[in-house]
Amino acid sequence: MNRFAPLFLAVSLAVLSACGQQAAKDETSQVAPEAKPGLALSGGELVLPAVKGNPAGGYFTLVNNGDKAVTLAAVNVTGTARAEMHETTGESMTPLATLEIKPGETVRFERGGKHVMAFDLDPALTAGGTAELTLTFADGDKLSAPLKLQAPGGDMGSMEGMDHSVHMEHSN
Ligand SMILES: [Cu+2]
Repeated sequence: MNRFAPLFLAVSLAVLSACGQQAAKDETSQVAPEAKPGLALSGGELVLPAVKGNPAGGYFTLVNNGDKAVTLAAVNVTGTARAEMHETTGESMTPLATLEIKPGETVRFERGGKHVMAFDLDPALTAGGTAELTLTFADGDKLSAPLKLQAPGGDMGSMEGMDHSVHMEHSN
């Protein structure tokens, strides 16, 4: 058992440093805003969790004004370690791996429906500030837009908090 301990430690350190590099790289790659032709994103907001350590909910409206369908493949939010697309149906939440948006289609990310969930928030994210959302499409194109940071609050805020804790259990 003892002779495996150094190997285990080395592997753990390698994983830790890989995560650190990843986070640093994400930050620099999101400095320049990018825009995918034909797509318009508006009303971006990120609702901070009522309970520290819980994920935040990202909401916005995305319109495809182009003449081709696009496929949303990944989301990133500055100041968070990881973001996912989810869809709430009834009482459960399903991760969305991809989302197709047809020409002329408007997709709303909103409370109780499709939403972005962002995990491991930087404490520097506070209400009144701004985070940057970057959407990555299946063809590699990106679209960046600001998310207004909102304080949790109201009935919707606490409902969202409940949804998030359910998700955290099944994701771990
Ligand atoms: Cu969710």
